[in-house]
This record gives sequence, structure tokens and C-alpha cells, in this order.
Amino acid sequence: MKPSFEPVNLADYLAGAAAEVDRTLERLVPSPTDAPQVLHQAIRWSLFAGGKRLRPALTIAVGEAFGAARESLLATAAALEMLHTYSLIHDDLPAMDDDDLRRGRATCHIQFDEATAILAGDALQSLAFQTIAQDPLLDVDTRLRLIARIAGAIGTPDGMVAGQALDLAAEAALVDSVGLAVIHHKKTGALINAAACAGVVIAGAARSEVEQVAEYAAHLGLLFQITDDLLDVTASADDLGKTPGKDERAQKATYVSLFGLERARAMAAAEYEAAGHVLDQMNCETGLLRSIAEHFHTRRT
Ligand code: GRG
Repeated sequence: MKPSFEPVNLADYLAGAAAEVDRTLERLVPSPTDAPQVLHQAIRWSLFAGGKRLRPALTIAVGEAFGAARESLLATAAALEMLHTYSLIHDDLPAMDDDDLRRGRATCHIQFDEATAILAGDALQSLAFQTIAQDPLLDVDTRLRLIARIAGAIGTPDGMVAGQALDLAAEAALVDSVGLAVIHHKKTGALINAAACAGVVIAGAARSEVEQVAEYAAHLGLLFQITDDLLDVTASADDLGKTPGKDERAQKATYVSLFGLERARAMAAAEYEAAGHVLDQMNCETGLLRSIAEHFHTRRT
């Protein structure tokens, strides 16, 4: 029998989780008055710019579904947001995506300068792993498992950095549907997967349950990216807080450019369904995780 809980409103849950993650980040990140001030102001400029906090919310939701206490999830959830923000700061640099708008405001290198943006990303990455390594609410074995899994989602050949390298190399070349899935599995999916798995690791669940969560999150990651590609052609800069239409201008392979709007929508729906089938097999309270998949499917920002 699955444990049953009171139904929770997703919007309230996400808002509550985001507020707690922000309070945790506030505590963990150097003050803007710490020297060198410009570095710490740049970190805060990007970190507190109004991101949706989806990755930390996923850590919290999965962790709570498997019985972890909210308090035990917060530092790791905040660390995942630091890592995500580092990736966005570096992705926006002229050497990469060269963007001047992110989270509804000037990108870090536009507001400050390129060197500061590179250093802000570097510092956020180190701070994230220090946060987990020093979390007094987790036993040392759990900290080590989290660090290994999250670092693996970033620096290994299957991780986010490799995905970014493939994506940059793919701009000029022809990519097929398999190549596209590989890029996004690494670039976007790996960190989303690590965020979900961090929750179930902190809850101390069995290895088989971690694997089920990883499978659910793999569908979620692809769903997130297909939706992102759809929003790039259908949403406004105001809604997105970043420049829409960039993929098309850069002649990037996306789910929309490769398959067209209708098939891309059908592929997103298939990933949503598949995430639901994985949840059907899981022995935990899945209501919130189902709502998160639905949110990833229907989001407009
Ligand atoms: C630079 C090493 C390195 C990696 C960059 C994640 C990434 C890899 C680049 C971002 C490019 C991009 C726009 C990818 C699409 C999916 C994505 C990660 C969107 C941004 O995530 P949201 O929508 O953003 O969760 P907020 O601002 O709400 O946190």
C-alpha cells in the first residue's frame, strides 16, 4: 500500500519551497559587503533574479515523498540552485550563447563584466559542493553520495558540461533526433536528474527506489527541454525573462526545428505520460511528483 497524504496545491508548494530555498541561499552565499564586493554582488545579481527554483523544488518534493524531513533537504536543494545558476551565467557569456537577458534582467557579464561573470560561476560551483560537504544535518556517507552523484551530473562525459560542449559544436552541424536527445539528456537532463535523485538519497531510500526516481527524472528532463524549445518559438521575452527566438536565429537543432510544432507537442505529451507510468510503479506518495510533471508539461515561463 502506498502511503496517502492530504492533496497539496502545487503552486503553493512550489512557492513555499522557493521561499525556503531563498532563505537558505541568503544564509549560505557571501554578503554583498564581503570583499571583493563586485564578485559577491554579481553572484547575488544572478542568484536572486527570480528564477523558478524548479530543481531545488524537485529535490524537496522527491525527498518529502520518500519521507525525508524538509530541513534535511534544504542545503542540498540550495546547492543545486547554485549549480544551475552557475550554468546559466556561463551559458550566457559571449563565448557561449552570448545573451544579454536572463531571468528578466541583464545577464551577469552585461551588468558587471565577463571576468566577473566567469568568476561568479566558478565560485557558485565550489560553494555548492562545500555546502553539501559541510551540511551538519546529513551523515558523512550521505554527503559523499550526494557529492559523487551531483558532480557526476556536471563533469563526466554524461554530464551537463559535456552536453553544453556537444550543443555548442552542434550549432553548425546537422543533428538528428538521436543526437538531439543525447545533447539534452546531458545538458539539461543530468542536473534535473541529480536534483530528483538527491531527494531520494537524503531520504535514505533503497537503491531500486533511487533508480526509479532517476527514470522518472529522465522523462522530466526531456519534457522540460522539449517544452523549453516550444516556448522559444511561442512565448514572449516578458514571459520568459530571456530572449525568445534565439534557437531559430542561431540555426540550432531543436525539437521544433527537427520535428515541427505539432510533433514536438506530441513528444512532450509522450514524455509526460511516460513519467506518469514510472510513478505508477513507485511505492511512495506520488501526487505531488505527478503535479510537477504536469507543471513541466504545461508551464508558460
Ligand atoms: C555553461 C557548463 C555550462 C552549462 C550550461 C543549462 C545550460 C548548460 C544552459 C542553459 C541553456 C538553456 C536555456 C537550456 C534550456 C533549459 C534550461 C536549463 C532553461 C533554464 O532553466 P529554468 O527555466 O530557468 O529553470 P530559471 O531562470 O527559472 O531557473
